[in-house]
Amino acid sequence: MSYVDEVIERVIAKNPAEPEFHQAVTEVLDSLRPVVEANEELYRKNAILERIVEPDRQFKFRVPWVDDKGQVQVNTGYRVQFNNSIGPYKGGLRLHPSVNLGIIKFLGFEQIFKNSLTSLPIGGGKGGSDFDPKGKSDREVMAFCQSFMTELCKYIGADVDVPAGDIGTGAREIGFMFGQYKRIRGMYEGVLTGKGLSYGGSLARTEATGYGLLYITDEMLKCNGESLKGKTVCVSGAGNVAIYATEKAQQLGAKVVTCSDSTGWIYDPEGIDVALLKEVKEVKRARLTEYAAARKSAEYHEGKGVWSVKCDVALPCATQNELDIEDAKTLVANGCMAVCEGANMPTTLEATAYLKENKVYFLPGKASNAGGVATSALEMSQNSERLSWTFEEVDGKLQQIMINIFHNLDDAAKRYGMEGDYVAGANIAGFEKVVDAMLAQGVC
Ligand code: NDP
Ligand code: 2IT
Repeated sequence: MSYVDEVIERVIAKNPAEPEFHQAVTEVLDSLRPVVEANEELYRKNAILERIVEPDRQFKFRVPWVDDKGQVQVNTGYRVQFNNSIGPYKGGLRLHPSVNLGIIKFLGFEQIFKNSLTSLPIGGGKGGSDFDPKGKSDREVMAFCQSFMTELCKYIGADVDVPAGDIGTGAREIGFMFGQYKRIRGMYEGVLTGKGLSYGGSLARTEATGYGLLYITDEMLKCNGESLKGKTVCVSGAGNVAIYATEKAQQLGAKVVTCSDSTGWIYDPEGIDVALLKEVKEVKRARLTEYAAARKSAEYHEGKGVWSVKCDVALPCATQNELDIEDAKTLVANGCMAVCEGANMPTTLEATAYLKENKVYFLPGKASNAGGVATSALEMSQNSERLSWTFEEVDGKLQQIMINIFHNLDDAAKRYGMEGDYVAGANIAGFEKVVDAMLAQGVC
C-alpha cells in the first residue's frame, strides 16, 4: 500500500467518528501523491505525514452560562492547535450547533495549508463551540463569550495562538471575548483578530475574505483569458463572506443573482441589493424573507436551491458540503465555467471530481478564502507595531497576496505536470513550506 493510503487508513481508524476530518485529510493527501512519491524515503523516515495529521494538542472544555430566565446552560468549547511550524497557531472560532471535534479538526487541518499559502508567518488552529448565537439576547451572548474565554485564555496569546471569527462569531462576539481576556490576563495584546476599529482592529478585515475571494477569482479568470465583467454569479450564504463577495463581484462588473441562509434562498434577477442585504443580516440579524419583503424583484424560496440557477461563476460561501454531486451536475449542465470556494470545504469530494472532469475552473477554499486570515495576520502586524494602516494600504496588500497565491498554486501544479489542477497546486504549495520548516526543526 502507498504511504498516502496507509496514512489515510490510519486517520480513519484512529478517529472513527470524524467524517469531515477524514474528508479534508483525504483531499489533501490524495493530491500530494506526486510530491510524496518523489520524497518517500525522507518523509517516511521523518514520519512527516503521520505528524501533519496529528494535532499538536486539542482542548475540550465545559462552558456554563446563565440565560435570561436565570437557567444555567452548558455548552462544549474546543480549541485545536494543529501545527505551529511556521508561526503561532491562527484560525477562527465557530459558534454553531453542528460544531463537534471532527469539524474543528477538519477546519484546523485545512488552516495549516491555507495559512502557509498566505506567505505570512502563521500556523494552523481552529476552535469554537456548539453554542447557537441565533435568537439569543446580547446579554446571553456576552455571558457565553465570557465563560468561553475564561477557559480559552489559558491556552492563547499574541505569540502563541490567535483566534478570530468564523460562522457565528463576528465583531460582537470578538469584542466580548477580548474584554474578558484582557480582564483575566491583565494584558492588552493582539490576542484575537477581527477586533473593532476602536481597540486594535484592522481596516478591511471585515471585507477581506469576500474581497479576497473575488481578487483571486478575477486573477484566475484573467490568466485563462476570461473576465468577471458581465458574468452572472451565484453566491450562497448571507453572512460575512457572502456579503463582501457579492459587493466586490458587483464592483468588478458581475451580476450576483442569489444568496441564501440556513432556511431559504433568494433569486434576484436584477442583482442582489448589497445595502439591503447588510441591513437585514448585519443590523437586524433577520431572515432572508425580510430581504424579499423589501425588494420587488426578489423571489424567496424555502430550503436549498441556489445552484439550480443558471450562472457563469458559482461562489459557495455558507458552509461545508453545501455543493454536492447533483448540484455539480446542474451547474455543468447550465454552462457554469468556474467554482471558487468562499467557505471551507463547501464542495463534496465527488462534486469536486465531477467539476474537474468537466473542465470547470475550480479554486479550493484554502486558497480562495485565504484573504480573511491573511488580513488577520496584517492585523497582528499592526498590533505589534502599535500602528494602523489605511484601508487602501491593507486592501492593496490583500490584493497582492491573493494574486501571489494564485500564481504560487498555478506554478506548483505545473511543476508536477498537473497544469490547471488548482486543488493539487494549492495543497502542494501550502504543504512544501510547512514540511521544509518541520524538517528543519527536527523531531517535534
Ligand atoms: P457567517 O456566520 O457570517 O455566515 C454564515 C452564512 O452561512 C449564514 O448566512 C448562515 O445562515 C449560512 N449557514 C451557516 N451554516 C449553515 C448550515 N449548516 N446550513 C445552511 N446555511 C448555513 O459566517 P462566515 O460568512 O464568516 O463564514 C462562511 C464560511 O466561510 C464558513 O465555511 C467559514 O468557515 C468560511 N470562512 C470564513 C472566514 C471569515 O473571515 N469569516 C474566512 C475564511 C473562511 P444563517 O444566516 O441562517 O445563519
Ligand atoms: O477559516 C478561516 O480562515 C477563518 N475563519 C479566518 C481565520 C482568521 O484567523 O482570521
